[in-house]
Amino acid sequence: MDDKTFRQIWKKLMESDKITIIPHLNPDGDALGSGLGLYWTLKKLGKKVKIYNKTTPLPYYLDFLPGFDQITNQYPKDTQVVVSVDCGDFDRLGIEERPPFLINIDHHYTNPNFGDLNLVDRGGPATAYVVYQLLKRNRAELTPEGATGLYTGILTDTGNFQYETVTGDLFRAVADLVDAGANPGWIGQMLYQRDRLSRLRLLAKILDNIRLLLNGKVAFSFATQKMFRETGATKEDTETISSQLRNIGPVEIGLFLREEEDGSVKVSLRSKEKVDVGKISVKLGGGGHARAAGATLPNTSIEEALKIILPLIEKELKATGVLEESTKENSPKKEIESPHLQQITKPEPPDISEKKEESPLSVTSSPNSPTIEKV
Ligand SMILES: [Mn+2]
Repeated sequence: MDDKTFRQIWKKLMESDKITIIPHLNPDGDALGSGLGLYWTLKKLGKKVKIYNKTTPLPYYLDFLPGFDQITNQYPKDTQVVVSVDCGDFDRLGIEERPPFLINIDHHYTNPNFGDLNLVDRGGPATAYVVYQLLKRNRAELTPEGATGLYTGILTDTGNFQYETVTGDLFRAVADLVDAGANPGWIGQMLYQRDRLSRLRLLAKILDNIRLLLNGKVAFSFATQKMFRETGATKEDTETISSQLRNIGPVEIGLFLREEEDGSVKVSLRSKEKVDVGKISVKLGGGGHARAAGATLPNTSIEEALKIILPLIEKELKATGVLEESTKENSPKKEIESPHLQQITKPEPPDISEKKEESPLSVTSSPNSPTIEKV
């Protein structure tokens, strides 16, 4: 990312009027946060700027972002310049035709530079950080609304400042965003303290089905359409699951598979330290980063998807020395054929009556504990 590109992009934006910002389909915190970060500054500069995303509904957990309600699902036909933010490739924009001019701002290392101007911080912490630098280097003003979006993008894409992509420079940028009006306490509350019971009920089912594969280096779980129906949860409720799987002590890779309404399977991969899951997801037709990546496999089942993915994971685990070459005992084939997989597709309903007996409340039958009876 050289100075020239930062200047060229700004010049183009300042010369243009009808600008449309496009965060990627099924947007996350960085996609919407970086898009809105740019949106507010351009708006303040008097530009006719729109922010477009085809996805409906947009993820509810991001509805606190200032400008969330301005995001339209109607692509403005008179657009002169499109700025794509956080899109690893052109397909992620959700538009059929190439716009008259396309500016590509991103941080996916797999980004093929599909724009007319490309500002890609390959392997960098977040697109929001690239947008921040674009604004700063061109002395554009940060607004409290925009700073809130950029802060959210950086926070969520660094796993709350936990990844190796976090540097001193990034923290200095974050400090600047806080000074500009981003409120970390409030943003944290909005993102993490508005959980829904339906999500927790789905989470309980998913966690109940965790299996450790490949010598315990992979934690796997899944969600079926049935599980969504039973709990009333939505697909974005599974956003953090693959990270939670990865977070298990000895696990290197978290693998989460989600059955979609259209019969495809969404693959979500997270790694801890050694394995580049972006490489695996590219082989699956997806994209992403070294520590977080995903793909969608059309017309398949969770079992079938697992058969395709596990050998790819095994190969990477061996290539990085996480798994020894000679490990045969836990080969993916053996795991797939295991009868446990039958269980996972038909989870048995929890036996409530049995649990009641085990519960401390069963003491109610004892005459010595009358207080518990009132509980
Ligand atoms: Mn991102």
